[in-house]
Amino acid sequence: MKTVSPNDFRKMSVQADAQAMLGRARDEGIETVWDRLAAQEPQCGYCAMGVSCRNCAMGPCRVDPFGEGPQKGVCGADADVIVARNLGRTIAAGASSHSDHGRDILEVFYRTALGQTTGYRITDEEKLKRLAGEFGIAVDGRPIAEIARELAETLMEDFGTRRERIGFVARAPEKRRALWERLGITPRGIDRENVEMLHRTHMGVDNDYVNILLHGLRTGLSDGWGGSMIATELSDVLFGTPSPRMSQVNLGTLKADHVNVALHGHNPLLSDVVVQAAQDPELVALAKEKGAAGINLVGLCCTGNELLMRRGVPMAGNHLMQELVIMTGALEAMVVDYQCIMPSVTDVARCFHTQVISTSDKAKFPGATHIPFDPEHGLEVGKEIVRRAVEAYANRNPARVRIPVEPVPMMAGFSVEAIVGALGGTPQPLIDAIADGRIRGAVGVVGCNNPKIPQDYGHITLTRRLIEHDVLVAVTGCAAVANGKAGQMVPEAAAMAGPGLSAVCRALGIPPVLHFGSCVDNTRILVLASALANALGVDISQLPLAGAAPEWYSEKAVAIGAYVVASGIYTVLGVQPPIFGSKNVVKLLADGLDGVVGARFAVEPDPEKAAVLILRHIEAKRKALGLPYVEPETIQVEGRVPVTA
Ligand code: SF4
Ligand code: MSK
Repeated sequence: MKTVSPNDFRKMSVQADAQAMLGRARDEGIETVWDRLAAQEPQCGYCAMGVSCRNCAMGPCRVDPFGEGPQKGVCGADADVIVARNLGRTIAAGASSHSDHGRDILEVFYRTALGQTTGYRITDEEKLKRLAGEFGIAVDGRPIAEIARELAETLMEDFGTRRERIGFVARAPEKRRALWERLGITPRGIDRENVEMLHRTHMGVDNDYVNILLHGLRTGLSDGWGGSMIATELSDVLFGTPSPRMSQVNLGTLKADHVNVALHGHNPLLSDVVVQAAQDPELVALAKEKGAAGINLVGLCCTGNELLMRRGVPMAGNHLMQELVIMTGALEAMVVDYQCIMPSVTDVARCFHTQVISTSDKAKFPGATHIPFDPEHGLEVGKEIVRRAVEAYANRNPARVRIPVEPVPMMAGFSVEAIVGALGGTPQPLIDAIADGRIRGAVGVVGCNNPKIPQDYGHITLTRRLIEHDVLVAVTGCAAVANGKAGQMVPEAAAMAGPGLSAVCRALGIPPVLHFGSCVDNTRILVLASALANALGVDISQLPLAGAAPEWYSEKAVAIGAYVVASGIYTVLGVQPPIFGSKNVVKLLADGLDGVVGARFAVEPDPEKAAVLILRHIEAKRKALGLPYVEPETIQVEGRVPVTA
């Protein structure tokens, strides 16, 4: 076996729990994502630069980015077209994933309105009425179920092909909507834009890279202001709009004397009923009969975020922890829905007593037990899953249990409604703090882990530098979990922030890093940005805002990047996207887009340098708005506390 030293573990993750489990993987010869990345190296340079194509059977083709080999594929496509087509398809895959998640929520919402589900109800009636009002649906004197049914039918139309624009586009500031109209990128139907992208990128359709990329923005917008936004809003209506609550994070959330169940994936539909089922007195009694003290649920990835922000369910970890959590030997079941679930989890589970239980007919895993989700019998399915986990407790080997750390507290649950509520019912205090410079601006730090970057290093470092410089940070997805583990998401973390942000946080009793939720909940950032822009009578692109995805890996992250930039927010990526085989595409995305949508992408793998880019951008926006500013070019970042990797 290859010798791996503890120093290597520090290059894999900055977190103590991950490092401990990597030690166990080494000692016991269990393969992880890091091993498989090493086995793939060197990865294909053509693919990394985006200049390989297998869109038809005349290929596969590749274009030599250094000008020595072929410059065109068999059909005549050059590097610009091939890179743009590949990027367009990536955006479509990501947007489709989020939007299909949104559709699943919508269908259960509809069936709940019809009284055809068990374990679901309309939890936030006020939000339902507000949403109905946005779509012109009458609410006065009508039964809740009838309002919900009509809203569901209206939103279903947003997935189709007959609309001029999807409904939530109306939330964007007027200037932004007018710009999208001028550019011809107003999203019409969610399915439509994705299907059209697949059509355009078929051989011999759209052969203009600019035209393809513009449709890429439109496809992204159909996700951000469509599928994802529907997922977020209807999840709030069904399961409750999040409000701030304390919980815990890291592998220390597992309990050695409990039946431990990890809920992994993205969609809260099934996991929410599992939470109900785990409280069932009969199942709790069964767990005690088996010798456990109780049933302990923990989250992983974005299903975990959904449960954390609404139910306070502790979070075991983010993307790169999914194999390592099984290696604690303390996990009876990993319940998975879909997205970001490595096929390898069943291999690792075979080394322990852990049962992997798949629940979506769209996402089956050889080696897992499949218990299909069925909203009509939601609670029964949830109980069956918990029962299996409890039964598995008897198979645990106590000698192999190793929970390496104590849990860290974190605060979650900052919906836009909760933030505005905390501010006294209006965003004005936040606007005032930004205007007078106590808060310089706000940044969304979002996205995944990627084994090409020491786990969580990018998220923690960038976030830390931003708050140190009085920038409020909103986090979602795996970035949120990373910051939670680092202790940056408790009210006491105000001490880590600069003086202005720190004072605001202390006054409100909130952390300087706010948990906005799961990946689909990036839409909450769009809603808040729109509210700020509307209050100031400006466009989103004029605000001192930015986005960052320091450790992204997923196609969904590319779709998010597309809609965030198309919405006018400058975005810095920490992992290089496969576009560098086309100078023209790079120039357009990293520069030209500014003149088109008022925002652009940057790529900066070093989070310290990414912080400088973002702080300069924020000060430039402040200057343009006539707010007190620091001359952008003078900004250097002196980190107060080193973040090791
Ligand atoms: Fe090659 Fe063109 Fe076919 Fe792509 S579409 S595989 S570049 S012939
Ligand atoms: S789970 S998409 S690894 S954030 Fe949303 Fe994490 Fe990225 Fe999946």
